[in-house]
Amino acid sequence: MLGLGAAGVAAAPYVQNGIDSFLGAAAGKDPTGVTGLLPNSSGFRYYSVAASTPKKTGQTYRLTVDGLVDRPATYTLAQLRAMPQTRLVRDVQCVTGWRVPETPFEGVQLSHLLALAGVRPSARAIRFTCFDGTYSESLTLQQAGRKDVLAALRMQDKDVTHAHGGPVRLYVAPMYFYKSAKWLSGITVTDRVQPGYWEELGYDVDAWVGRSNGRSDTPTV
Ligand SMILES: Nc1nc2c(c(=O)[nH]1)N[C@H]1C(S)=C(S)[C@@H](COP(=O)(O)O)O[C@H]1N2
Ligand SMILES: [Mo]
Repeated sequence: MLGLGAAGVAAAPYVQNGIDSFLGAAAGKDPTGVTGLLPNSSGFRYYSVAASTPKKTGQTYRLTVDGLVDRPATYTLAQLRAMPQTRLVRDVQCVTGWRVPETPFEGVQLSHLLALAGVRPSARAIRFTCFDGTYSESLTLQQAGRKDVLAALRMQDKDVTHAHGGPVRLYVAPMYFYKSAKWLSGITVTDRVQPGYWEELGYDVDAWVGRSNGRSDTPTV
């Protein structure tokens, strides 16, 4: 049961110390640098602000959609897999500077889940919560309606691994990767933006990656 991935995660706190001293200024200037390096994960770093996160499977995973909606819902992984899937290939960009070019993500458009739920007229924003019990994120309703914002079930053409926030993570393609909340468990429609975990600590709520990074604010799907 403990495969290479689990060993990599277990080793992450030790690797983190190495990275912090290794990267020095880079790690220091960015608080999201609480990280470890996953061996053989093609440039990705493993990020979690929680000390540990329970593993969820196809049997135990649930995604809840609630708040200012007419039809609150709770979905299993099988139900999410049965919905229309969108595949996007974009560059992943972390604010700390590392990036992973042309990474495929695939999943259900957030706008599809919102349409099923029936968003009420008073709605303005979305709050995302995670089953690590700590992390949160936010989007305006307008941002959440973009076609390049997904509840992602697949990353790098594999099911999203536990280390990368599986079985389901948020994927906000046009924004810095901290918007892409791992271990997604809750989508709550709200009447105003409630800043997420890093945003409480000073990060931009609107985290668009600039055009210089090869992205445009215009959705391409
Ligand atoms: N639940 C949760 N989601 C999170 C984070 C986190 O610490 N916890 N870190 C964010 C940051 S800063 C980045 S860069 C990416 C890292 O994703 P990865 O671990 O799959 O590389 O996850 C984002 N989503
Ligand atoms: Mo990040």
